[in-house]
Amino acid sequence: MGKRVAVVGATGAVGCQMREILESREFPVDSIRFLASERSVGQTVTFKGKEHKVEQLTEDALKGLDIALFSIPKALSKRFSPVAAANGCVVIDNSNAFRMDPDVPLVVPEVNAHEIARNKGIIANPNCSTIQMVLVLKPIYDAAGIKRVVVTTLQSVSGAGYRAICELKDQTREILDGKPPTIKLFPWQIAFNVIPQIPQSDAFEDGGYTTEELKMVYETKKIMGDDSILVTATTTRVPVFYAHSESINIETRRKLTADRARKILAKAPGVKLVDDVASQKYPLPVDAWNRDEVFVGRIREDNTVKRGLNVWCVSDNLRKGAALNAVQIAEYLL
Ligand code: 3JN
Repeated sequence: MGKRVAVVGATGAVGCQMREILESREFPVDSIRFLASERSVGQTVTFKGKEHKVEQLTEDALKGLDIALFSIPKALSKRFSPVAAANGCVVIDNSNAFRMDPDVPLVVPEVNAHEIARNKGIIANPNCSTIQMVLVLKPIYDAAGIKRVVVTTLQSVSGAGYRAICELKDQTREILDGKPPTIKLFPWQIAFNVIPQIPQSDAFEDGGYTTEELKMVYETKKIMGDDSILVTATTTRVPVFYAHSESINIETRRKLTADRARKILAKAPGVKLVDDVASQKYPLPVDAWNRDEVFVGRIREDNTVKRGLNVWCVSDNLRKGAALNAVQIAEYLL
């Protein structure tokens, strides 16, 4: 039996990936609807060779559904997710609206799929930077425990949506043509630059952290089910179109050699080890684009502490970082 499915936010960068992944993974669908804001109504999208009209997201449109994949702004999700859930639908929400709600499971299936069963109609999809990091942390945690994590991200512009992708393209062209770059979405020129502020729209929090950095701290503790794991993050935007990269320093509780970490990560679900420095093989955003795995490499022991590892990790932020993780959660609901 197929499910009655909706993709909400269907015309966005993540919504399009959700549609593509539902189709390519042959998710059993009885009926499917594509909802979006008024702006996108009238557009058509193709699913399994058939054209579908994009419908307006309203409370009425959320009736008669089994599963809804939401990728809409937090304020809209806060309003519409409980409506869908009250109608008997399970919402998998990609926004930050419910992630830290103790009644809402925050799930990366390879790490804490067991949490899915306790949902009350809403399951939260974590932040993209958190998802790829916990896929690497979990097998290391199981083998040696984790005391502290220091992470720096290098995030692609697609994490900020279609308009950000266009801004990087346009600015690159303008600068190469000798013109001043047009700045719209990001606070500074993003072409040929690195901006240590994500998201670009939020004010800095107390202590000088960005909300993206704090998401990585609190979401990691919740997904790993261990509040004692210390996490500190610096998140940056780089002029890359697709796939986020992360430099992760992990202080373990017990000694884990780089060799052993490599063996463990080579077998970890959802992870692909690319770590052969002799032949200059390590994860790269251009190789991770449009792929499902979280790529890890450059694994080495931290030579400043007794029990520490440095890891480089790259993943397609729109796929495992968002749409694929949501579809994998939906597959568990089957
Ligand atoms: O910029 C990125 O690379 C990731 C962006 C995440 C993001 C941006 C705006 C709002 C989120 C998120 O998923 O955490 C949200 C949000 O839902 O709060």
